[in-house]
Amino acid sequence: MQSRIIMLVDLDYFFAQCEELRNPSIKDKPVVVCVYSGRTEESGAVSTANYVARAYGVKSGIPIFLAKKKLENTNAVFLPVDYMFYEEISGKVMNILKGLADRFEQVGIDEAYLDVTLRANGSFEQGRKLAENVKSEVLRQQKLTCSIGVAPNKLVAKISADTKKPDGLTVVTPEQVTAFLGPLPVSRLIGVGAKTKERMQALGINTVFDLSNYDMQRLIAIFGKTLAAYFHNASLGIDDEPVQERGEATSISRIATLKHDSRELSFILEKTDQLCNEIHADIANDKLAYKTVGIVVIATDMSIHTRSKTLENPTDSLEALKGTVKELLEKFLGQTELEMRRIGVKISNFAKEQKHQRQLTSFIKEGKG
Ligand code: DCP
Ligand code: CA
Ligand code: CA
Repeated sequence: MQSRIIMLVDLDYFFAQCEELRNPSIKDKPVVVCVYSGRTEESGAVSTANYVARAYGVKSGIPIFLAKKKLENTNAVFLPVDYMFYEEISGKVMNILKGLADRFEQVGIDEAYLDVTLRANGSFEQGRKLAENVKSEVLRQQKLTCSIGVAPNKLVAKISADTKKPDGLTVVTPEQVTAFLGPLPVSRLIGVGAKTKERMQALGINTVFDLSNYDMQRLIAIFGKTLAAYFHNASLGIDDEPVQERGEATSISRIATLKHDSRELSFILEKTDQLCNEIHADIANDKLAYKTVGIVVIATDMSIHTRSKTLENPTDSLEALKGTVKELLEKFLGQTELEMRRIGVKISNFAKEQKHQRQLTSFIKEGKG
């Protein structure tokens, strides 16, 4: 069977690149986009940074004060996140990408899979040309650079896109897949997080090659059938997941582990605010309004607790989301003595905001009257 040709397109240092777009005079300076928690002027975390700042060791997730320390005596620019602006740009880029694919699947604010098998005529050489065209169109129309991986499937496309950044293009043909993946650390495979990586290390599995050679029966005994099969296939670069336009989600959620176990509201809110920001970025892209907000708490004893609240009207407000989460947390803390280890936020009960349709309906109504 002829191989598929799949691209993963990921925009470079996305939020910071958007800021450079808005104000090109900062381009040569270290640019740090920050999520301020609001507790003190400096508290919060780095959302992302441009590559000038990264050269100083600044990256997503580090505390703002640490970034400031690393960039002491430079002309660094620190800016607050502006999701609305990034989403607007994301939407425009996604429209360009959609037009350049047989099938298109957005998987984040700044990345998407494109199946180009048909238009590449099954040729990876042609696939590379199409990827070059994607890069030049995104640059021409939106003045943004991106990095692209081209491969026979989503798994390998994603890893290859990460290989060369920024402004990279990496093509991995079916013949090259195992040689490409083999030397990489297992943690590069999606689904191998810090914990799994440690467990694998203890078994002597360090590289993807090690994993591919590991005895299947022992892998099953350790990770269970499903996970073992996934790991084994992944290590060989096998992945049949189709590129699919996302169906409408019924809920959107995020969960995270707290830095330390806690039942201190302000500390927990720092984390949930961050989760709310991410969730909000997701829905704004799809113009979704939610009616129900939920939290999930995993306590230190590993017990799981959920609370939720349904609002009177659907909303897409970030403030309402954060406010409702706070309310649910306060209530939960008042009801139990438990310390929290992990915390999650979920929105559901969506109403799609159909601006155009609404306008059309009111127009028709007026016409009738
Ligand atoms: N983001 C964030 N916090 C994180 C990771 C990411 O707020 N811990 C946001 C900011 C990023 C955007 O999501 O710009 C996209 O994330 P990526 O992981 O793709 O990172 P970048 O696009 O910033 O950088 P890269 O050039 O490595 O893709
Ligand atoms: Ca990116
Ligand atoms: Ca990304």
